[in-house]
Amino acid sequence: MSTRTPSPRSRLLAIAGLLLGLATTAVASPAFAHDELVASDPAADSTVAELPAELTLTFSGVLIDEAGVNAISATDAAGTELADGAPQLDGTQVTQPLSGESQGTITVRWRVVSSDGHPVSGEYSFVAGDPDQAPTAAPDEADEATSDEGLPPAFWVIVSVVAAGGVTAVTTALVAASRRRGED
Ligand SMILES: [Cu+2]
Repeated sequence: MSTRTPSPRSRLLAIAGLLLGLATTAVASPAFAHDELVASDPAADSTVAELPAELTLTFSGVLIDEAGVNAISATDAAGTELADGAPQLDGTQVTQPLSGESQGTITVRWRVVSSDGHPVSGEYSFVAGDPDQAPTAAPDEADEATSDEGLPPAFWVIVSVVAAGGVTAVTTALVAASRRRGED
């Protein structure tokens, strides 16, 4: 272990790294031109008679339209996805067709690409129809319990291969060490 003072090259690298870090932070920070959700139909926290055929979200700027970049999800209390097809973008408005007759609290999650190129996302909810008719949410614990039951056979194959590899490496090292000792 030497305690040399850092060479000019490594100092330069450190400075370059620092500058890169600062630049990344600046890019990641929200810009002034970040678009926000300004209105929706149905409105957030409102109650409507029944599940509408579509949702309309209005943003503060013209969104970027590229296949797959904008996504709207609408789920009922049971977690059933109600969004039917791709969202339609028209300037500052995004329309998302829905299907089904779910009642109760509908949660809308949206992700769009702001006019400044930054992805923005958020969520809100509204109530459709009679909340007492809302489907009961499936307990998440049940899903987790089934998926955690027993690891897949492939996992144990990998474990055995890694273990076998480790044993081989240790054996090789021991043999090599004893040979070296023998030579001395
Ligand atoms: Cu931005």
